[in-house]
Amino acid sequence: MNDTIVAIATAMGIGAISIIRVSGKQAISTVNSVFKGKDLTQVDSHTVHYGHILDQGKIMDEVLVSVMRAPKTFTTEDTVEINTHGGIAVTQKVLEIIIRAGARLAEPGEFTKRAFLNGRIDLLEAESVMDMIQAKSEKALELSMNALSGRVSLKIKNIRQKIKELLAAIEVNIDFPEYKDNLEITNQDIKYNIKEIEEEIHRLIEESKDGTRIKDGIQTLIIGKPNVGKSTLLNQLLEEEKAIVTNIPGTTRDIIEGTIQVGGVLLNIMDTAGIRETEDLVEKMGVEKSLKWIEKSDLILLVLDNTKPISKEELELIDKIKTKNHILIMNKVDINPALNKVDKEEMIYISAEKGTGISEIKKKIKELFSLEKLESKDLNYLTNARGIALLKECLSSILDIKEAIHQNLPIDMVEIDLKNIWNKLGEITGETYDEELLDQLFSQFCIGK
Ligand SMILES: Nc1nc2c(ncn2[C@@H]2O[C@H](COP(=O)(O)OP(=O)(O)OP(=O)(O)O)[C@@H](O)[C@H]2O)c(=O)[nH]1
Ligand SMILES: [Mg+2]
Repeated sequence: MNDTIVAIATAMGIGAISIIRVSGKQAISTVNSVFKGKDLTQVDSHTVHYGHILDQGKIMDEVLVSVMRAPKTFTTEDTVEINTHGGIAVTQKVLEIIIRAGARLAEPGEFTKRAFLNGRIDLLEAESVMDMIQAKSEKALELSMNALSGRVSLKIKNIRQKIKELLAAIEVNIDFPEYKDNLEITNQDIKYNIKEIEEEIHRLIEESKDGTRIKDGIQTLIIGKPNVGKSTLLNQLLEEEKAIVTNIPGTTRDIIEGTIQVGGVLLNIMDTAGIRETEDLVEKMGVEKSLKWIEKSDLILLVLDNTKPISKEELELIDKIKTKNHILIMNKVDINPALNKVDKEEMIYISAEKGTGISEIKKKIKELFSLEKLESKDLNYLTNARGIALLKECLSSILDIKEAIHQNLPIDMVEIDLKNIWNKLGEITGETYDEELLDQLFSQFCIGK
């Protein structure tokens, strides 16, 4: 951790500028040794300087250099950011020059890893940096920003504090039985406290479901018989002509995807091959794929055709999706005035071609996933799969504790389980961690982050 690292922090490609980030004890002197302009080792912290990067004495690029001294930087180390002209060759060249001047190429996520190891952010916050980069919707961004500001970590830390107090009380009982009269903690006390802790962990897990949905989006599947207007509906939702629409049944063979935001949440929409018995090999494979995706989706939009009576296959499909979040859509109502007045009150009547009824579909989606409720909520949810798995492990330890209390086992047994929970919660925020976990976590980051 004592060496100075460097990486290109912007995406590789053609752009107006690129940023090269250098962090470590020698960051300023390293850059200074190839910089023509002010003496960077003498300038104030958090200032920007114009000059040139030199390649063996020759001017290589015209740059702006930001100098930020420890500890008020992302890594808490001396940091220099060089704004070079964009473009792959220039950026690579400047990177090479800095490496030649003594810095080492950073590993993926190494800047964030240093921020964590130097105590600037905890592990949950570090992981939310990546969520933020990957956020594809407004709400997902809000979620990651809240996690990055430490609000989710605080919830975990509060539970941990409660456990610590409980552990302290138990320890006094074990170590100083002579004070037992004043300080004795009864099974009832423990039971009460454990119940509270359990409820809080439970709430975090429950909320995380909303959180995960926001983060990953709602996987939405459009299904129905051929020619009912599925692709027309997809295009209408996406507001672009993404899928081919024809009056020939069996037009869509493979899955076509697109995304939109509803209530600030991402919807991954998939249009599928119309479901029917067919001898055409390609179409058959498409139909199988459509059916397989039903299981994996969060929401099914089943499209029916108003110009034809509902068929037996369609009734089977309605039955197949009834346990999933679904919306029944009767399309082409512009042609025949509601031929199919089906006894399904939840049916939404639309004309995909004319674009009527689309807003009702969106309204229904908001209802189904309580998206309106999310608008007014503070999104302080844990969305991190690693953290959620650890919370679930805590819940199972709580079951053990409850059982121990129930059986009146010695208090030491409870203590072991409580310590276990305390450690697991600590792993979520990174108060305890092992090297292997860190390596694995940060290796998923991009270089320069
Ligand atoms: N009148 C009317 N025609 C529609 C409507 N929606 C779709 N169509 C027509 O129905 C035909 C089939 O539309 P598609 O969107 O290709 O149907 P699909 O369900 O994707 O069909 P497959 O890909 O074969 O499964 C096309 O000729 C569309 O123009 C509608 O709301 N009203
Ligand atoms: Mg289609």
